[in-house]
Amino acid sequence: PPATATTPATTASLRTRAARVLEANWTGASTVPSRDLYPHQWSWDSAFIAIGLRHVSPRRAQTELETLLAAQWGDGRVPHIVFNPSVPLDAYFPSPDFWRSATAGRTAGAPRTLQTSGIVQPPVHALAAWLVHRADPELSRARGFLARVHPRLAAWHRYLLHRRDLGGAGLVSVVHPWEQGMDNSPCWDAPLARITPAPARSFRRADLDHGAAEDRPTDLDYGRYVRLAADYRDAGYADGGGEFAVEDPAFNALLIASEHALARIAEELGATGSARRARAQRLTATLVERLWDAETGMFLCRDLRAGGALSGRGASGSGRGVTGRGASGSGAGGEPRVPGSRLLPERAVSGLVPLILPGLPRDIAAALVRTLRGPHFSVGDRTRLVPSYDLLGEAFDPHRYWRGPAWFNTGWLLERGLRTHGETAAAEALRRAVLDLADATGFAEYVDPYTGAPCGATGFGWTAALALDLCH
Ligand code: 9YW
Repeated sequence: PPATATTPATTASLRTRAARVLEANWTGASTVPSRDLYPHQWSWDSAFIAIGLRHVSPRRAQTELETLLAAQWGDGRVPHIVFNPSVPLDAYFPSPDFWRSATAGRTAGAPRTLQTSGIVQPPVHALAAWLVHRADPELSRARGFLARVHPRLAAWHRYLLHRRDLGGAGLVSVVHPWEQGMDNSPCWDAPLARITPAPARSFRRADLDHGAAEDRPTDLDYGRYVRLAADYRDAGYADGGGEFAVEDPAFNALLIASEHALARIAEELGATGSARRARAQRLTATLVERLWDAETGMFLCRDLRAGGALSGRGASGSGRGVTGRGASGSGAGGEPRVPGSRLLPERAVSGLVPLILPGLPRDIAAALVRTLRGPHFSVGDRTRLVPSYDLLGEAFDPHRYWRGPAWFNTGWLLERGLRTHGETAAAEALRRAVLDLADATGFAEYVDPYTGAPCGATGFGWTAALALDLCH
């Protein structure tokens, strides 16, 4: 029989090789996702990386998060990239001279001496900080780790809950596809179609020097990413006025999971966590009200600009495009507060991620598990790891980035979700799949969901880190 990564000997060697990847990607203060493709520090990558790194070096795992949080802006946002000044400008696009954080982000309180992007990524950090603490509580207490990161994590959540509640219902909106972390997900096709792309000649894609064009987002996607990011920058990174605003289930679920973690962190520091825990519970209810779709048996994204731009920016929110399912909210109390918001019909892995929430109603958790196993994702049946997008969707492509391929971070999140809801056998099967594929592919960035063939970079940070975590 083929060796599996879960026999003791193969697990030991997998651990060694995963630790080697993290060592090779370590820059002295943080870990790059990939030496070639992504040579800076990425926000949610760092959180996932810290979760694995804690098994190799709790000290380095703490430093990873501290380095990221040191780049926090005055308004509380944690930037999605912290640039390494020793890496040449043309190694990655958009580079620091595009974001111009220190000048364009001055009003929002961007650091003066560090160069960062101005958008954010999913808030996995408080969850990571809590898990890192638990790996070595003595070291953590001796270094005052939680006491130092707690105020920054609290400010980060405050920024999201106050400045990014663009729909007025309590959930956080992303203002750029890169913020949600699943760049070219088909969920974004409709909201992006309204954006006039920046001309192709106005920028140069460095990603194509390292990745196959057919595995990456298209030039048209990039033109729109650039336009949205440049508009946000030119507005001084002020929130509320942009043409793209979406409430995403994974982003919000990760915030809620991190709120639960912040409650534990507060308690460890001798304060009370009950207000935060109550808020996490309220946000879970809001997530269900706003984004649950009983018909598909999963959470969907809510497009807040479906009826045009926000009033206040000149548009009336006339209701154009408001048709069909979800147009007026999908449950009791789910009335949209922004004219013209609507649920997007695309089934993407992001809509399964809320399974990590312990407070999810039982019937919803059960429906998510059924959807995971059903024909659209076929986990435990036709696919080897959870596809990023609906196998039956028109836009499905097994190789193109977030339009079908399976990623290890979402695999890790769903393994945790299955375990949280008592689905032990399914969790164990997913755990083995993550380990086997991480091992067989040299810690690939993502894989073909049917064959498990590697795509993108190898020696990828979060793949190595999360495989390490699942070995323990
Ligand atoms: C890009 C670093 C990042 C991830 C994102 C992923 C990709 C950046 O890489 O985005 O240039 O496309 O989509 O989730 O954080 O690994």
